[in-house]
Amino acid sequence: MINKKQNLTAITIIAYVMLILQISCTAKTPTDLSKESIIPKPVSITATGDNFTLNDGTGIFYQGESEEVKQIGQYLAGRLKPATGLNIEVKSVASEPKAGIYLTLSGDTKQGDESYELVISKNLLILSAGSPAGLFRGIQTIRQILPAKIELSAKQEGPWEIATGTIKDYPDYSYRGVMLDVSRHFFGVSDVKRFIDLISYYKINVLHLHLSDDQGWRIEIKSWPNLATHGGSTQVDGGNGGYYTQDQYSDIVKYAMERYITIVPEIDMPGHTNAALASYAELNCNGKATELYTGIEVGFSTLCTTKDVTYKFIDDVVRELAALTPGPYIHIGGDESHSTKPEDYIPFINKVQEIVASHGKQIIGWDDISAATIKPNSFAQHWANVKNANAAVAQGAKIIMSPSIKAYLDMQYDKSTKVGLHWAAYIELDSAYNWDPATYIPGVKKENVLGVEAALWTETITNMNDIEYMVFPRLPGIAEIGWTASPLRNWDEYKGRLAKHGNRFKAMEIDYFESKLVPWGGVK
Ligand code: TNX
Repeated sequence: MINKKQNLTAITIIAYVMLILQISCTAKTPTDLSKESIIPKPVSITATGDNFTLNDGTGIFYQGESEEVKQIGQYLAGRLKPATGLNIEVKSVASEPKAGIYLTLSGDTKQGDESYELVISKNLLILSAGSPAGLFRGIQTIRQILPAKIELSAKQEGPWEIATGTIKDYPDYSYRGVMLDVSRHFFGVSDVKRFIDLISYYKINVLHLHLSDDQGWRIEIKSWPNLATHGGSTQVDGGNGGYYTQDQYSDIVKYAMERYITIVPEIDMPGHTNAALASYAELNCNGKATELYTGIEVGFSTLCTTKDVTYKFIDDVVRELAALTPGPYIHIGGDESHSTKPEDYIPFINKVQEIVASHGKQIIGWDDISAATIKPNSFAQHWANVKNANAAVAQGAKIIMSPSIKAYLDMQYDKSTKVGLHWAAYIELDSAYNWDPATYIPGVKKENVLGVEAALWTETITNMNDIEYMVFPRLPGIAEIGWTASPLRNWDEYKGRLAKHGNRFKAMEIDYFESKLVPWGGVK
């Protein structure tokens, strides 16, 4: 029997517990910066247990008069506006303000241009770097330590709290790229811009555009206009295709540059060239234009490596492309030239390397190019053949790591994946994450590696939703491999951080693959 007194005690206890619960739900939760799920994982985080709050009194201040830093401040204000509804002012100041967000170039670049430091106290959030690129990377961290709903496009209720403490951060590799194949299926400027926005959130700094292949030529070349108008007129499965005008390409380059992303344009040659061979008869050894091609088998096409006009063509294309491309690299493909005789392939690559150099650029080629005499300032992109990578290193060239069994984002996750291929492997998230560019190929050491690049080939990928599904969430893992030094990387810990990005993906309307390996549920 429970008497009245016991009943009262029980009620008091319940009321008390409810009150505590209520307080803990509404009052400021003591936050711990070191528990935030930042991807890629920063070099170091120290928490001080308090909160900085973004509200209608918050300003973004930048030190000095730099137009570039001002634009970075405006970019941040633009990212914060939709969900908070705040019109945050961006103002120049001579020295550190008492409160608000403060961007300053007072940091150093000892750890590279992209290093940054965040010092967050109750009233002031200081982001310092030695160069604007570092400020931009630091802003991605700020976005990730705000609540996930900051990424929603409609106004939300606050509070907009950030845990206090210090983050010091810089990348392990200077090249962290993604390749998008716009040849097999064409993707317009707005899709590419969304892609750039999504990859920049994970501190990717290179977008490699695969601009030509058997199935389509995607960039206007004024001296050879049929390349785009005819060679770009279709795509895999015979759809309409398309191409970027030079103005559109420049617009993409600028958009990427504003996000500190370098565009690497690729013109694949001497194989993978049917779109060009169909556009200009003289590029064929028999002088006859080929038919446009909409299948997915490759290895049948080759430029005529023994004709002078071929090198005039390449010189014109590279000249126009180099003039539109501020980045240091032109990618010349060079893969799977199964219809080019080895005795023709090697002098061809050597000549093209000189042409590219004459226009002030360095070459990147798929690792097949190591059969030629490559310069030490050329780069071989490893995709399949370990011997090729070693041969490139033996010539003093560095490697960009894109092993197809780890970093090919067109590979299916598992047998149930509806799009994609699986010729290299099925790549689940743990496999995409668990490898180290510095030890991946015996004989290729860390100092031989420029960085990493994930590649999305698009034979089976026809729209933005499919792109997002194949890229997310494998890309954040590859981005972490490029940014975060290997002793700090651990799949079991990473998958917990990734789980918390599920809400961010949703807020950004990213169509991602909900891998069963990740504990998405049970996460706020
Ligand atoms: C191999 S990787 C290719 C591409 C295909 C891809 C499909 C490489 C250098 N060549 O042409 O699109 O496989 O996964």
